Amino acid sequence: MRLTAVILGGGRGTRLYPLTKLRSKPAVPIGGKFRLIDIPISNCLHSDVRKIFILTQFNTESLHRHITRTYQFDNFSKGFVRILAAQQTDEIQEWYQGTADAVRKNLRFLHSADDHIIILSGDHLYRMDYRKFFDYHLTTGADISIAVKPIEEHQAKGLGILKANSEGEITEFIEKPEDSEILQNFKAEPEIFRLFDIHQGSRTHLASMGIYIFKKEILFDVLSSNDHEDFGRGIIPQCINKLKVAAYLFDGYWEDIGTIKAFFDAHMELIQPVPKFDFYDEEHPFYTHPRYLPPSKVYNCQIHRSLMAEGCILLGSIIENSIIGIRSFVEEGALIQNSIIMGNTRYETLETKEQNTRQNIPNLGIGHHCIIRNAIVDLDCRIGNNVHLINKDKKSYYDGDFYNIRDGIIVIPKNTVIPDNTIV
Ligand code: ADQ
Ligand code: ADP
Repeated sequence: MRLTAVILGGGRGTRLYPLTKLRSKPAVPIGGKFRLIDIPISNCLHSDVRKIFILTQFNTESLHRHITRTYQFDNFSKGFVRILAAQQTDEIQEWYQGTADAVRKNLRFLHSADDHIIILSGDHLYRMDYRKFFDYHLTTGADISIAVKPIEEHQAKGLGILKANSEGEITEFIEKPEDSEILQNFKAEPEIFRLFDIHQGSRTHLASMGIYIFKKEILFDVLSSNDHEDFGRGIIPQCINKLKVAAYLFDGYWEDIGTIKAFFDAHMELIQPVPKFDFYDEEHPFYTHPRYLPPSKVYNCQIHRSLMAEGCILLGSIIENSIIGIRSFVEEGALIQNSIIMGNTRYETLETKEQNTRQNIPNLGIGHHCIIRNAIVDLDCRIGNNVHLINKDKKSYYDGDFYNIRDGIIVIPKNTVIPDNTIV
């Protein structure tokens, strides 16, 4: 028995905006050198899932380039990673309305899928062996199995919450309950923790991770027989008590990083001395596009609690609690704290830099004597000299010409040019 994967690559992409301003969500850079889509695809490859569809609203150049350069299978493995973009299907003009709608509109491509289909989100950070989940799904004979995370009550906001009986069958499901009174009726039974040999601790509730395994024929039946647009809002609640829907408890690190705040916090977690999630597990590496970059070059810098990707050039700066992405270039006297600098997709030659000076354009990277705090600087930005990105007015939310603020975090979109002496 095998599994085919369908990765939900993003809806309207408003929550991660402006990182999704110029690219589709799966192509958003993460961890200094990866892209979001590398997480579920690497999990698939380690779990022997080799038929992978990515559903996205639009197949941006950077997504296409990343997938075709990174994931190549030989002729004998029958593996593939295929992007199905809404704008590319000529029969259906409108964009996908929701998660279930996105899968429904691509059912004709899924006829060749295996007998079971795993539906994954494109914006989660976690390491999971889907084989164990699949084995459980086969053993219980469930029609649908949902990966479930034990949580504390205060974490329930924004998640699908469910109840399961002592056999692990899901008996109730509510998508993103607003009312804390409702949550009181959704307290988890201790038996379910025993069933999975998991220590309950202070966790009182069970949350859907938005990861589902469907029997293929059930998925086709369910999607063809109604017009619910979302799995969490429509399809799953409707199937409970009609079909056999099983909970599979997962107790490892798992974060939904679909908002700027969650994306930022997950990066800050990566630089902890012993992070809850790291990229260092040699048994389970995360794959990404091999770029064959040179080692990073560091001159007279003070770098503390930070991750630095390859190919960077850092000159006389202080960098703390930060992620410095591939090909980053940081000039002398910069102070970077609690920030994500995504880096660059190319280097500039000395000649281009001279041209930049003549035209009064800052070079790619971070200029002299900049101060950057609590910020995300996307790829290929040109930050001039003496620029301060410090949120001086302590705004929580803002949309400006060349920057956005979300939950107090300044985000500089890809390719932005910030003139010398700008203070934000
Ligand atoms: P959410 O994450 O809020 O909740 P949703 O916004 O529907 O659910 O997105 C799920 C995934 O699908 C995301 O990766 C998103 O980018 C992608 N997606 C959304 N719309 C899409 C579209 N039209 N086309 C392609 N991809 C699309 C869900 C469940 C909850 C569960 C959480 C866990 O509904 O029950 O608790 O996931 O994070
Ligand atoms: P990945 O997509 O895997 O992250 P990079 O973004 O690091 O790859 O880019 C790899 C190479 O592609 C670089 O050498 C860069 O010059 C080139 N490149 C980047 N962006 C573009 C683009 N928009 N058009 C053409 N080439 C590009």
